[in-house]
Amino acid sequence: MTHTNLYAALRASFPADLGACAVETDAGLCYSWQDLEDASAMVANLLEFLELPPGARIAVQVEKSVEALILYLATLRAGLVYLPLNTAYQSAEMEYFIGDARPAVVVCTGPNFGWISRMAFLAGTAHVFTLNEDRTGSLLERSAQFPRLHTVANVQATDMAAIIYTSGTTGRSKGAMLSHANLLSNAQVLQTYWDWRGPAQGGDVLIHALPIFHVHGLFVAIHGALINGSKMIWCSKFDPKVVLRYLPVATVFMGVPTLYVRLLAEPGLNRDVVRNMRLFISGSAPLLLETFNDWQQRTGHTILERYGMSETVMLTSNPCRLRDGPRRGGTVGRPLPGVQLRVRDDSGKVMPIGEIGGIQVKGPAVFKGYWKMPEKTAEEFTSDGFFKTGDVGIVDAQGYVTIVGRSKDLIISGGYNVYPAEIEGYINAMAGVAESAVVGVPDADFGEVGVAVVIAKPGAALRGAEILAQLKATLANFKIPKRCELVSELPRNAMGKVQKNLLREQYGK
Ligand code: MLC
Ligand code: AMP
Repeated sequence: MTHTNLYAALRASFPADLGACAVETDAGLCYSWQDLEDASAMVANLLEFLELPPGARIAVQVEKSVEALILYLATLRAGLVYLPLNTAYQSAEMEYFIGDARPAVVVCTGPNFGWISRMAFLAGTAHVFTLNEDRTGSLLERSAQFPRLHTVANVQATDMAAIIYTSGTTGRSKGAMLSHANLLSNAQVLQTYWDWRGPAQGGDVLIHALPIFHVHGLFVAIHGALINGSKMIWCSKFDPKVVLRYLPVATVFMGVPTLYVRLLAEPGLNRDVVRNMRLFISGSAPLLLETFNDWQQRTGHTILERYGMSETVMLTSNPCRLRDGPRRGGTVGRPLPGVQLRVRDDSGKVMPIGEIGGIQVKGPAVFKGYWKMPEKTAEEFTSDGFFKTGDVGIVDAQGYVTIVGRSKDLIISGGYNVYPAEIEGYINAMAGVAESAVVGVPDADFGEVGVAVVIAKPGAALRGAEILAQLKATLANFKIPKRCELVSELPRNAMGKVQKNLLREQYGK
């Protein structure tokens, strides 16, 4: 039977023994497959009781917990739209997302209820619930009154399942609209390509140590385990020591490169602790060849690097099975089955093998468009329907893709995207600032971090530390540049444009 509702497809893959442990937390709790089914039914019944219009958004800013996972599953099964938000976002950022997405329901933590509910009610949200990491809050209290039986909502494959906001290159964040079919097709392709082992083949066990408000932790990791009927070991946050503790009883790990760098810093990482592991996957940011090699030496395992985006879910992957080819460090592998990927220059000419160009893609997981931004959506697609990723790369004769840069002005720090234009906007609005430029420079831990270079207005006495402190009071912590330098001028080209490449060189040393 084919399922169009993503939850129904995941549910169909739950193992026959529903009493087995589906999620084991680092606090020692075990949730069975039946628990996931029952609890998501109760929350879905609550959401349906609210009689929300079709396509209603459920915006969620909560700490990582199994109950937050259950809320995601409940939203899918009720046929509503899940909108996850990074817990680091502060009030200005939240005001924008709530104002733009106009969610019918907002779920936040108890301590944030005051300001978030005020903001949400002003934006027209009808219901605000709380959900805390210790299994308390009004969402669970209310859903406890609803039955454990629920009929999964009928949806069209193209109906929206989630909106993922990606920061905008020039100010406004854009909400990528992903359908049930986008997410399900990607999960199915990865299940085969990464050779997931179902309960009948010994069973994979995934260590889930990523946040669940972005594509990597929410879709790639969770769908991967659930569609395979595989158990997850659920880490509330990434702690290398906790991961080390679980490695001997796990088979799959997914991380951004920073997680691998931090695990390598642990003396306890050796071949013995990874003896049971089958697969280490890295993505969301470039994995340094040095990390790839160090990992191979220390553990005997070759990291599988893959490449994706919020707008497209996963696009390329290094092979998992030997018969599909070797895993090559420094590359993101080949386009996944069903993905068409090409490299073009600015004039639209397709580049020959080995030449650099903008990466464009087409495939079943490529998104429907940006929420309420039809013009922006049209701009990002070519006339023959390819999505312009904004990444710059090369495809070699064996079809392996190497990402060599980005045409979008973007910093990826520890797997989080930071758009310099957003930070510069805030700095430029500060008293005494004439102009600023934010650039990314290499960093051993986060891969890349931001540096702000600022020109003061004549007579203004500015201090870098104060600028950073002001930013910290307004923006999510991962967006704050790690350094702020005051200068008298910025390098410019003949057109008067700031030469960020020169700043990167100067401050990256
Ligand atoms: C935290 N900080 C960061 C940061 N994370 N700064 C820059 N970049 C980051 N990613 C800040 C903290 O606020 C703190 O500031 C200081 O840096 C040190 O923090 P820390 O204690 O070392 O951070 P920690 O809490 O351990 O978090 C680091 C991390 C986390 C790597 C575990 O950032 C993380 O989980 N990253 C994963 C992101 C992710 O899942 N991306 C997937 C996107 S999906 P201060 O001032 O308080 O000291 C995608 C598509 C795809 O891209 O292809 O997958
Ligand atoms: P996001 O908008 O958070 O989904 O981030 C997507 C971006 O992350 C892509 O456009 C790439 O620039 C980057 N990215 C993802 N995976 C990789 C990878 N393996 N190597 C280099 N960059 C990556």
